[in-house]
Amino acid sequence: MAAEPGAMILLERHGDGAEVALVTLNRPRARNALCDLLMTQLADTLDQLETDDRVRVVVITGQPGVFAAGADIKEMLPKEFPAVVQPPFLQHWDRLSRCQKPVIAAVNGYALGGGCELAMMCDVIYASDEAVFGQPEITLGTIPGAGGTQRLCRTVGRPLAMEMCLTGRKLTAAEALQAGLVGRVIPAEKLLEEALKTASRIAAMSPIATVLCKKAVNAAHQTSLSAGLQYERDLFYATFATEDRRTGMDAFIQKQAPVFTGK
Ligand code: DAK
Repeated sequence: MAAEPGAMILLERHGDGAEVALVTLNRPRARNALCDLLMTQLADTLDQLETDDRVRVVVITGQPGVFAAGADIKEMLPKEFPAVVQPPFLQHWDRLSRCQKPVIAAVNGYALGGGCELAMMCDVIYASDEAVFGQPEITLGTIPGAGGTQRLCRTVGRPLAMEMCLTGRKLTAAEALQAGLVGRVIPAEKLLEEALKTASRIAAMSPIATVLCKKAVNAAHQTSLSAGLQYERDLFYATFATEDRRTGMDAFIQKQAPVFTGK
């Protein structure tokens, strides 16, 4: 694992062409609390991965038993209002949600507060059977600030999101699956393997179609149905300007596996 001493983000490459990047949150003694340095390193890592053409898919995971315990409460404690309404307070928190490449969260334990919000910024969430999800900010006298009221509501629905945010009640992995918060629950020892397998599968698709697909699905959370349907259709048409679209359809007819080139 490539790691600078004291690095809070570890980066590994997987796949024959290093097409899958595995990003590990690495602050185990503080339960991966998302302090400013960690979030800065995460943003820098994503900047680097985004411009690396070899990298097609990113997997983000945590430490055994903890994905992330949220923003760093010790860093936030002394802040007053004037310091939090302007940069640089929590300024890197939206970097992950702006990532163009598909991101899979492999949640292997607690995903609380900003940890749950970080997972929800990812495109696919796999949970280990030991994962726990929650928005406990209310127990700290505050409220979620990085999507916990908005993305959670749109994902699990208002009644459950409201209950979680008002009480801080945590969900088990099984409850999170039932609520639609996660895509799959996987035994802890198999979680990373399965996440990497899915990442490799996505990495074998047309890079252009993958980016367009992510944009179209994300639009469903941000626009009206009619605008979203129009946007989807326009992006579908756009795939006909690529060689990969012809390659994929041709390979189907020829009963061969497609080899996409990203053109
Ligand atoms: N911050 C700082 N330190 C933390 C921490 C956190 N979130 N979570 C754990 N730690 C530290 C503990 O203080 C302890 O440190 P020492 O006492 O050893 O110095 C060490 O990690 C081990 O913690 P525990 O002894 O508590 O470990 P356990 O295994 O017993 O429990 C736990 C693990 C994850 C269940 C527990 O630590 C826990 O409940 N942690 C706090 C969870 C939480 O309340 N999270 C919400 C934080 S507020 C925004 C962006 C983001 C946010 C808001 C706005 N904008 C962009 C505007 C996010 C806000 C939040 O996430």
